[in-house]
Amino acid sequence: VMFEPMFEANPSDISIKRTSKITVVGVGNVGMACAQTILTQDLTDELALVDILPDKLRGEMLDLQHAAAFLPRAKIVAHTDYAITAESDICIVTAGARQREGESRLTLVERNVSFFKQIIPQLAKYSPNAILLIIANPVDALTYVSRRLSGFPTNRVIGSGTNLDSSRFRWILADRLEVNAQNVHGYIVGEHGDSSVPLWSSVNVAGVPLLQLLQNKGIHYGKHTQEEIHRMVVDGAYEVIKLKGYTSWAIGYSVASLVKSLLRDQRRIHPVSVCAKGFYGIEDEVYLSLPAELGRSGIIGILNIPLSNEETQRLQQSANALAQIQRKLDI
Ligand code: 6V0
Repeated sequence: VMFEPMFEANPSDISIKRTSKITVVGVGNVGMACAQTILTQDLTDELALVDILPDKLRGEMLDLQHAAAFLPRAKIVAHTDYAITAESDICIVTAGARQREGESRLTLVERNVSFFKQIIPQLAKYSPNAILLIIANPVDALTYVSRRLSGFPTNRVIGSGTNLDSSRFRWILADRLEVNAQNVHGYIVGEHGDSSVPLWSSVNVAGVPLLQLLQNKGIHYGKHTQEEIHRMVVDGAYEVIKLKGYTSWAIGYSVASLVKSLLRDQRRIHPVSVCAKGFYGIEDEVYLSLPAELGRSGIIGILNIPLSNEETQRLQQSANALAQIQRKLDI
């Protein structure tokens, strides 16, 4: 022992504090961006990494461990065997094929469902009480798949959904208005992808309705401008993939933000992929993003934001598109 104990203590007398543990499956660009954001933000005591590539896995683990002197203390483990994930509080799944340039998220689905059949039952076996946080695309369909394969209750299966799209939306508006994006409140809901729905009717800047704020300034945001901004949000990922090959930093921060709300019971509202049955006239057990309150038990509730008729219609169309994909899945 390097240090002499200062007093006699029987370790069995000390009530052991439960520590937090997060698993990240898939140590590609996205998985490692999540891992490093979680570590720098001091969100967990233990981080377990899993992948099918043993060398890459060990290399990434060592590279993070070598930063120990500059980071909050955390135990970092990595293995191809899911036994190392045991008793995780949150399991983040980024494993799978990623979009190729110009490829839609939906064409990825078949490839990634087959990966999920190997991954999800293992996670559920070793961490039966964990919250599953799905990132791999198409994230809505894969969140549904994860719920089916895990048998977990709906409050503990969450997809990162439009949390990132909403950040892109808030950033574009904040940039134009020259204010902090954290003061711009607005949600993109529905599919994480082409049929997503921007909720213009409820966008506000620190409580002031955006469209009214602009009108007061003599600026008119007509339908055309609204559509153009939504298109920039939808095309945002494609543009980054075209330029650098993949997206990583924004999704990493988006996931860390979700993890913080969940593990630290922050009760913040995030647009994430949830079972939407029963909301806004959606009758299918379809997964898509709605603003959800997140805390230690997972999804605590869905915020019932009033939608305009057009927004409701578009959300229902997005739900129908996703339900059709879900029905075709072989699970
Ligand atoms: P990547 O860099 O190719 O990494 C994928 C990793 O998964 C690789 O290390 C693989 O070895 C590993 N892997 C593959 N199959 C398995 C398996 N069966 N078990 C364990 N590990 C496996 O891809 P990248 O990290 O760029 O993207 C990962 C996924 O995230 C893709 O599906 C993206 O489309 C998706 N994204 C989702 C976003 C969202 O907002 N939800 C945002 C960005 C990317």
